[in-house]
Amino acid sequence: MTIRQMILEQLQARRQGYTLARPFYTDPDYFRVDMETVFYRDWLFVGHDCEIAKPGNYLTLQIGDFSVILTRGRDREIRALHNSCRHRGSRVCSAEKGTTAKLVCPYHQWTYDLDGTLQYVRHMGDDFDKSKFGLKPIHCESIEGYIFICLSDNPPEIGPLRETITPYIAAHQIRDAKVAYKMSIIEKGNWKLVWENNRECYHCAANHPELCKTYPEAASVTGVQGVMDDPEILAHWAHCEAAGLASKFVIDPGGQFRIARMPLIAGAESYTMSGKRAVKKPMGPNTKMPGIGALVLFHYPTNWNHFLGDHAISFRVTPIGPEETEVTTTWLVPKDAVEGIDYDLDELTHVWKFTNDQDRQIVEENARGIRSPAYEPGPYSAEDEGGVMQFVEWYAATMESRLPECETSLS
Ligand code: 3BY
Ligand code: FES
Ligand code: FE
Repeated sequence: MTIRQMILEQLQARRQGYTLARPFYTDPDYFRVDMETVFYRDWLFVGHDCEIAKPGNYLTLQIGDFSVILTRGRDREIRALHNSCRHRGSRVCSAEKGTTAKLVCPYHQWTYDLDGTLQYVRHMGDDFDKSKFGLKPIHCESIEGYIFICLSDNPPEIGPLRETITPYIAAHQIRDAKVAYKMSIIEKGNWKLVWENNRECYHCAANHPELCKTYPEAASVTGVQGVMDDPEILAHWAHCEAAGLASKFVIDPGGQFRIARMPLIAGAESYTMSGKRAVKKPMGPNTKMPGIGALVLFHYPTNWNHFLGDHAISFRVTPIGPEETEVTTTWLVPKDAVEGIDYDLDELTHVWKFTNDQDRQIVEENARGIRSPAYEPGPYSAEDEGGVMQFVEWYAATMESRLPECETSLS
């Protein structure tokens, strides 16, 4: 039996409402199939427009075997290119980010424009056709300051995501924001454990003293069930919609993304130790309103986000190996906010630096326990872990629908 068949059989035979079997969290072959079936085929959040705000700015990143360059061209367009030279394949850019007029391969100096066009080569003969050797493009879309790429030649439709989230995010003016702080941590656990942990707040009270000062523990705030029946949430939507802010809970029919405005704990305005706003300037003219709470968005498989009145935080999930995942957190503030005057960086970042590290420890302990031969799938709490079950259902359905026709290298 091939790995692909084995995974399909295991998904079909799995017990609903229970965690997955061990190899889904530990096995290198399963990991490879996850990468080929999910990460090499879906739209992935990779960064923000404002990280490459000026022509010539670039970022690089690694997604599984793919090395990617994001550039801002002289025409101000954002593009994604494969970071693999069309001469002998060297990586063209090795820096994580920078500013350049051209992309020059360090090996033999083949020189590309920021749009990937090959502009200059030495000693390749008069009949060499440069137009055939540009850096390969990657599908790339920006939605309200969020850059998504898709490594597949046939990307799924991005229209539903764009149309759904644009009216919500627009008020936060992420395109006009700036990065106040960005950090990556490595969590020694499978990417699905990172997501499972994110999709519930069953663990919050015992693990996140800083976050719990402002973020409600209620399952309806983090999960996908009971949202419409929570009077506090309904009142919050009425309050926000009256101010012209799109607020109501929307979930993609396929379960890949969800967006809604959620109340914070009464009186809290931001994820700070005091609950007060960390940034004096609002994200947009319409985010000044007291009690705006948090606009929360997740999009599988790569990101979750909180948009507050004074700042926004994005989280990016990048699988590194079967038991290793990078989580990148970016704090965005209004472009004209000045550090030390309009905000204090420690105050802004304190709560999530602690929360992320607590989640890292949780994920790592979860991974260690699952590695034990004594591990067997365990039951989720229907009351508190509806969001986790929804993630697992999305994962299983995605794998089950794609695996039969997906040619993985392990087929
Ligand atoms: O960042 C989040 O959305 C989740 C929700 C609960 C735990 N974690 C804070
Ligand atoms: Fe890039 Fe030779 S491999 S110039
Ligand atoms: Fe947590």
